[in-house]
Order: sequence, then structure tokens, then C-alpha cells
Amino acid sequence: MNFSLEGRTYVVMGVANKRSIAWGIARSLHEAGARLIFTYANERFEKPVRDLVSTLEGQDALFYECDVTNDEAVDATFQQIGNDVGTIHGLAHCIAFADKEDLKGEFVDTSRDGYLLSQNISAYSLVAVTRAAKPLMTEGGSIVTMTYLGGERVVQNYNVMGVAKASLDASMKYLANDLGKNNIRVNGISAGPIRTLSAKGVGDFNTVLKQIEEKAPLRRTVTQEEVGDTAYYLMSDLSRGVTGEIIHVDSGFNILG
Ligand code: NDP
Ligand code: N5H
Repeated sequence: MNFSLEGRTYVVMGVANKRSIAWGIARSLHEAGARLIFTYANERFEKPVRDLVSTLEGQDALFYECDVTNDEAVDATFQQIGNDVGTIHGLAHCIAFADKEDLKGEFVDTSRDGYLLSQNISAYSLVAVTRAAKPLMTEGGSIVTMTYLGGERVVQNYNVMGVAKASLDASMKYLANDLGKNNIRVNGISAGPIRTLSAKGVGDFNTVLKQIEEKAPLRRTVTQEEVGDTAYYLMSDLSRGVTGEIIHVDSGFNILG
């Protein structure tokens, strides 16, 4: 069995900066020998992403702008990727967004627009990119999305994002069922709290981190590298019998009552 990712190509969506979980995934896949393709929401993120990727020795990466709220942009991006590289072997979807106002107070106050915005970017986008990537995955492959415990149970302040992650988790399972016959696996990684740009400025993040350090079985928070290595497992043939699954990389916090 060959666990190297040499000769394989993976699309990584959602690198904002060096703290991004997507960047942890990119580094793990790079270490395993994969060729990487990066997408970002807006052209102003191209330079920072290119600068980061230039630190990956010998990586012959490609870069594309792709706002996941725009179906034409998603389709055009994957068509272009197909023209440029032909076959891809997987995709890491590390994208979420909600209005800051909806990440505090009571969920009952969520507006229709705020609810739909978070569903659009954080959940439906997985369906859109999976559909667009499928024709390029001619040798089978693996799609990985990022989720959080707040989609399984109520976590204070996560609110509208919790409902979006519940949608994302269910979408992941329906996609896994559809694409299994094409030998494409679809799985989620449920990460414990990690300080990233998205997490910055959201209510009580320090309290959440402290709670993990005090209560989680491993008594520490997790890192982008640990999530990255689980993504490597899910992309590799080590996980060839695993689909429709959510793996918690959270120091075991989710088992607590
Ligand atoms: P980052 O802020 O680093 O990444 C979030 C990414 O979402 C950004 O790269 C941003 O792109 C992208 N994004 C937002 N809107 C769009 C859009 N319309 N089109 C394309 N991309 C978009 O944060 P994280 O690394 O923390 O987040 C990655 C994933 O991990 C998310 O799904 C998050 O919910 C999940 N997660 C995070 C946890 C944590 O504690 N940090 C815990 C569990 C799950 P751009 O910068 O180009 O705008
Ligand atoms: C219980 C918690 C803490 C409270 C809730 C946090 C939810 C965070 C997720 C969303 C995706 C954050 C978000 O959309 C922030 C934006 O409103 C503002 N930020 C931005 O626009 C920045 C610049 C860009 C890069 O961000 C995005 N997303 O595009 C949850 C935490 C313990 C765990 C956590 C932080 C989970 C998660 O899903 O990220």
C-alpha cells in the first residue's frame, strides 16, 4: 500500500493566512508529496496566498479566484482547473461565513438574510464545489470539509453557524452516498477551537479555549497541523473504506456529557 500523495493533485479552498486551517492541511498534503491548487474568495487574497505557498519547497502550485456564492464562478474555476491539470484527486473545503451580529446573543433573533447567508457560504458551497469537482475526479478521490461540534449540539454564541454546520454535515453525508459509486469519498473533520482569522473577535473565544484546556480528555487545544494530518489520512488510501464520516480532532472534547 502506497500512502504517499505523490502524483496526486488536491484543491485547497480557504487559505486566508498562515493561521488558517486550510494552510495546515496544505502543509500536510505538501509534505506527503501532493501537488496543490489554491482558491481564494477574491483577487486581493491572491498575493498573500502566493507568498505563503512560495515557502513550500518544490511546490508547483496553481492559483484561482473562486467566490463560492457564485455558481458561474465555481463552474468556471473547476473548468479552468480541468483545462490546466486534467485530473484532480481531492478537495479540501475550509470555508465558512456568518454575519458577526448573528454570532452572539440569542439564535431566535437571527434574521432571514443572516440565516440564508451562512447557509449559502458555509453549507451549500460544499454541494456546488463537489458537483463542479466531480467531472475532474476521474480516478476517484476524497473530499474533506471542516465542521464544528456546534452543528451537533448547542454551543453558546455559535448560533446561526451551528445550524449551517448541521446542514453541512447532512450535505456531506448525502454527497458521500451519491459519489460513492464514482469511488469518491466525502468526509468531515470536526476541529476543536483554533485561533484563526475567523475565530478572531468572536465572543468569548478565550473562554472556550480555556474550557478545552481544563476539560478535554487531552487537556490541551488542537493545532492546524493535527487537523492537517487527519486531512492527509482522509485524502490517502489509508482511509479507503471511510466515507460519510465525521472525525473529531478536538482532544476528545466531544465525548464529554
Ligand atoms: P479562516 O478565516 O482562516 O478561513 C475561512 C475562509 O473562508 C477564508 O479563507 C475565507 O476566504 C473563506 N471564505 C469566506 N467566504 C467565502 C466565499 N464567499 N468564497 C470563498 N471563500 C470564502 O478560518 P478557519 O481556518 O478557522 O476556518 C476554516 C474552516 O474551519 C471553516 O469552515 C470553519 O468553520 C472551520 N472550523 C474552524 C474552527 C476554529 O476553531 N477555527 C473549528 C472548527 C471548524 P478569504 O480569506 O479569501 O475571504
Ligand atoms: C462557539 C464559538 C465562538 C463563537 C462563534 C464563532 C463562529 C465562527 C465562524 C464564522 C465562520 C466566523 C465569521 O464568519 C467571522 C466573520 O463574521 C468576520 N470575519 C471575517 O470576515 C474574516 C476577515 C474572514 C476571513 O472570515 C471568514 N470566515 O471569511 C466557536 C469557536 C469555539 C470555534 C470556531 C471559531 C468555529 C468555526 O466554525 O470557525
